[in-house]
Amino acid sequence: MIILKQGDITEEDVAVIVNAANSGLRGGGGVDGAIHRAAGPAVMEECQKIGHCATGEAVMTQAGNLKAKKIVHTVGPVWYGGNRHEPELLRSAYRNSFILARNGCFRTIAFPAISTGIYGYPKKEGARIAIKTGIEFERDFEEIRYICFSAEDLKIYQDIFKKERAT
Ligand code: AR6
Repeated sequence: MIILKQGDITEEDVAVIVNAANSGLRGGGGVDGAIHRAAGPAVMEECQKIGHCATGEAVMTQAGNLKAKKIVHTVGPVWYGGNRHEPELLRSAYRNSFILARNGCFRTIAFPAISTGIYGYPKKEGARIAIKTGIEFERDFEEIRYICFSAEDLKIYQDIFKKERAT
């Protein structure tokens, strides 16, 4: 089942929370900052040990003080206008996150809108890729949640979800 909701992803009670990280796994602002603040220093230590994650790839850590069991840190592309493989890289970030969670036999997962904040990916196009990829993996999970930070973002996801379901 795919669920769209507005909220703060750090509060979700799912097995796996996905983080929109940077390739140095150094933490930062946005959802990455919020997840590390809520999870605590052990997760940052684990990220530092891993050290790197290429754009479009994903790595998994413990979830520290979060309700979740694991965090998947994935790195979405910076938006440079669309001609630097941004759509493929964003799709790959979603896919690799799903695959890591599935390999760990986790059945519930929550995503933020990867790349659509500081990295500047257009929100509608980002939501379309998120939802299309979710539909591909829907059978492998009990629940796939897309956590939208604002009411405006939720509306975008709802509109795109309706269109993608209809096709
Ligand atoms: N819960 C859910 N969504 C959130 C939350 C939250 N607590 N906080 C922000 N968002 P961004 P990016 C939304 O900028 O574009 C970091 O510095 C936000 O409104 O967090 O992938 C990393 O270290 C937006 O819709 O991630 C990287 O350097 C979405 O999360 C860089 O930012 C993603 O925005 C990654 O940039």
